[in-house]
Amino acid sequence: MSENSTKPPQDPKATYTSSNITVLKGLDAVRKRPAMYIGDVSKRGLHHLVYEIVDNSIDEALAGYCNKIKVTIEKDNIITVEDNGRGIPVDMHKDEKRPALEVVMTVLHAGGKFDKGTYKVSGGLHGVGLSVVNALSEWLEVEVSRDGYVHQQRYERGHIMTPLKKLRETPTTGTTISYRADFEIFKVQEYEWEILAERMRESAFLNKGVTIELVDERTDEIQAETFLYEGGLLEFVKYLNDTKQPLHEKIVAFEGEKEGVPIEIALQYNSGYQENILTYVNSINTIEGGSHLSGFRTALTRTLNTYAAKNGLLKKNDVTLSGDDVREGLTAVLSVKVAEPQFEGQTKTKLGNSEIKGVVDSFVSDGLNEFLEQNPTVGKRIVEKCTLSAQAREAARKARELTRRKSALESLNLPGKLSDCSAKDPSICELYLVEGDSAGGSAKQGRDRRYQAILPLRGKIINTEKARIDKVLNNNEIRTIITALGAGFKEDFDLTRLRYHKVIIMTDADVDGAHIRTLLLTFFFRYFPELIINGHIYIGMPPLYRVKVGKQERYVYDELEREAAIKQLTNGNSDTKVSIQRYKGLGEMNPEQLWKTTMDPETRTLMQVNLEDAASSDRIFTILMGDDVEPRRDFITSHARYVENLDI
Ligand code: 0RA
Repeated sequence: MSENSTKPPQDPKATYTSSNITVLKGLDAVRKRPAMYIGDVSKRGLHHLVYEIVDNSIDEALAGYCNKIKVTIEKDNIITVEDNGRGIPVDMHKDEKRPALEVVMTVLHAGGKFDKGTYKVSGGLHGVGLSVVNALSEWLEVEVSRDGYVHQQRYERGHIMTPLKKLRETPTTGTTISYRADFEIFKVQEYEWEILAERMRESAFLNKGVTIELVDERTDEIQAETFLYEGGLLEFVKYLNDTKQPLHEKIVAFEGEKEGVPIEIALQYNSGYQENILTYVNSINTIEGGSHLSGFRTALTRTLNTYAAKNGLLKKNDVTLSGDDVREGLTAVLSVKVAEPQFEGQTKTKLGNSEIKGVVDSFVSDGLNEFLEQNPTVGKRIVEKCTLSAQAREAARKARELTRRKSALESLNLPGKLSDCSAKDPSICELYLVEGDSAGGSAKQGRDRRYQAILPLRGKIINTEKARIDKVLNNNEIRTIITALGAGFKEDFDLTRLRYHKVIIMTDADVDGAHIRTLLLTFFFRYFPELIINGHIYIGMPPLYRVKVGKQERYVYDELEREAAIKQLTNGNSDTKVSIQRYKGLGEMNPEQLWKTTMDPETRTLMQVNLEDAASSDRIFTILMGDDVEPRRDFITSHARYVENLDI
């Protein structure tokens, strides 16, 4: 990286005007601090480059000029994105006095200047611009078919290598961008089919009628999948619910425009207890919600209550359905387009525009009312389900009041099993959730007690996927965790009271350990999404092997690393004596080893759990933890994809 910033590859013919120099400075800033632009330089950031280009093609589709996008993962980790839009303009840019294409590719945030008035993707990490992809690519080639010709230009690390060329005549239009990410910047080279496929599927759901093809040419057997959903969000909800049992066949779906805001919504109840509402603003998954979600929730609660009362569907007239009641077992997708979205929150995925709340509220009210009037059988089913939920909630509340003077969750006493740390500043405190008593003991001895707390988990953790909230709260291990966290629960939740800013799940590297980890992640995902969104949940990574040669030792995480370590430590000499220890569980490590490998911030590997892909997270948890055995068996991509590498 540094090599290039001091000695950029230059086109000998290029003349550098002062405006060129500012441009290069801009892109060099991206190369110096890539994380500022794409979040990180790990797997996530690498995949963001692909999204960035595809999102530009999607914008072209939104504008009504493109209906086909093809993404190819080629050998040597080259990505090609092709669309049949109008093509990026190639004529002279008035202010910059050079081709518009060149400006789009080399000036930060230049893309948006051209087409005002569309709902540009501009939140979170998206919409940073093609120039950012260009800056972070070892090379990038763009071909634009437009105005009768194929035009072409090549860049290396953001620098122009060839002037814009006319290649040949063509009657078509479109843009093709090929690039190879700069692996001096990215730590990870491999694109993951599943990650890209999930994202392309989501984009196709959100943009009905647009065909998105994904092709993987890296292996001899080429893999390809085409995503095209004429039904849009309706098909999205169907997909989300296909691992569950729908309560009604017909999906509630409507779309339109209210006060200039395009809104689309689809929903369907299932027989489960979880709510799964996905919301989007300009195709950005707003995982932190915001005003559009508030509007939707308010409308749903009010509309169902009014409908139920009006049609005499409530047993007693004084019963009201709460928000929780009407969202139990609800799968919904809401998509709005906002001209000037204000994104807030930790991950900039919370819609701030307050005017949107009322707009969505009244739109959803009208649409839902109409649907219920026209589909009374479905209406009745839904209200029945909500009423059952209300009754269960009420019964549970009464039972709690009777049996407990003060619920354990509110108690001021920390759980007895917790070995707390001495520091009180949550920002430096860590809570280790450790599988089993013996590992808990080692962790307790090995830890740095100033800032590391240990909570051994011995009992069974309830499967929160299959239980209603009252049952979940009756589970001892869950109660202990909630109390230790100190941030309350549900409506009493207060992030500022969280006692540890790192909550680290530490389980054995075996099947049981993976199961416990998934149970815990399911619990956090369903009941404490704020902790995940704010980056407080981590997975500790105990090594699988210790390789020792003489006095030198290495801890490694898989067989490949083991072999590499042996080679390195023996200098390839097969006569050297190597001792290999395989750890079946955390309990086999002594306190010092546990500290060195899994707990010492200097040497440990932690994975930070993120909620980037809420749609697939819900599916994954349903598949892993739900009733159906079949999909679980099919779910062989067992690597936790909702997990991202952090401080290696
Ligand atoms: C700026 C202006 C116009 C189109 C585009 C950019 C554009 C960008 C990308 C990126 C990938 N595919 C794309 N397709 C189009 C509008 C040009 C016009 O007014 O004709």
